Amino acid sequence: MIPLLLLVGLNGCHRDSVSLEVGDAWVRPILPVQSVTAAYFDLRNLGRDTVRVTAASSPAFEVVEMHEMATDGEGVMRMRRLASITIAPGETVQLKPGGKHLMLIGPKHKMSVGNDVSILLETGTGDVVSLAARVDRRL
Ligand SMILES: [Cu+2]
Repeated sequence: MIPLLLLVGLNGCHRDSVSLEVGDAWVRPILPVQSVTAAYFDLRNLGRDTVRVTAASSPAFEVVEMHEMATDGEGVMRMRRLASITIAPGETVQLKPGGKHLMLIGPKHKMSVGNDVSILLETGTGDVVSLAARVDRRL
């Protein structure tokens, strides 16, 4: 894993380039038989430049991928992997059930409702945004 401090240090002199606000972050509880779950949150771009999230990770999971649910040519809902999530200036992109989400794969330890999951988002400019997503039982 790439150390967070190193990434932050590299870009520490122009932090104002990261203008991403994260809201309402939550993670679906993991059922005992499952090894995957999903994280959802709002990404608001408060800056003047387009922000592209190009990678995501979590110390609590082996792998984190950016996914989107979409209907294929035959009307079947499928998940596809996204290479990036783009947020235009002034725009809010919602990661929500049935749409874009982070796929959290391979939990490294048990987690219960009310726990916080630490998630790191890396942008195309190499900045890292960290957030805490609460394990929550929602539809
Ligand atoms: Cu997924």
